[in-house]
Amino acid sequence: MSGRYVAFEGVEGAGKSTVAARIAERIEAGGDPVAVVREPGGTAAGERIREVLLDPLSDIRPWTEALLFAAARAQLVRDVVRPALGRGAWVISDRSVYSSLAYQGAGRGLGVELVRSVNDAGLEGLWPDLVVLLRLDPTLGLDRQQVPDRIGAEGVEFQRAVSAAFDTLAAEEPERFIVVDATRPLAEIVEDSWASIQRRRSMT
Ligand code: T5A
Repeated sequence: MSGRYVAFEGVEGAGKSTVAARIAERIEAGGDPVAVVREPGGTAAGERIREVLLDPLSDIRPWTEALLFAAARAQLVRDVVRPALGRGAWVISDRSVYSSLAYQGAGRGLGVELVRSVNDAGLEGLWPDLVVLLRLDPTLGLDRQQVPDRIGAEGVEFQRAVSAAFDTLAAEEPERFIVVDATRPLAEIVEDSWASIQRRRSMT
């Protein structure tokens, strides 16, 4: 493990994009190269898949959804994540395979273990080294959303199931997860996340 593949996770509006960008700035300021990616997306094919997945007009079934997320991810890992890590860069990822476990595995009820194994094929074993879970009550996150996408528009019960699944995953993999209280001011969250990432890396 390089300790340089770091994903930011959480419910809608938890602050993942904002915090991930701030952490990437810190890494760059320290002189290290960094690739910032988002899921779904980050490649030409992945961005086209993202449009299908998030368009409120897309009428797709749960397994279609799960496989499209996995397909976009396989492309991203092969074309961007693995090469970046190979040249010594950090990879800061706005969401990751853990979103699929929480949203499709638990939220859609497909089963966390089945979704895990489907994704593992495309990841070729390359899972994030660290996952920063920005923890926030889903109703607060939904209030922050400007225009909900197809999945963000699912009801609050769906979002609660997703949130509970993230908590379970974090409890099951304490060596990989860093849980951060995301109800606080942004500066505190960034400070806490960065300090925790550094602490974890120094332990490996
Ligand atoms: N999905 C994704 C799956 O179902 N399975 C998968 O495998 C994957 C990868 C992706 C959608 O697809 C689903 C999950 C999603 O529904 P997305 O673009 O990642 O779409 O969607 P969201 O998570 O909904 O992204 P958001 O942009 O809504 O949330 P973020 O990134 O968590 O939040 P951010 O940083 O954009 O902040 C939202 C707002 O809150 C403010 C920000 O300024 C912004 O206005 N904010 C704060 N305000 C106060 N205090 C703070 N601490 C704040 N932090 C941020």
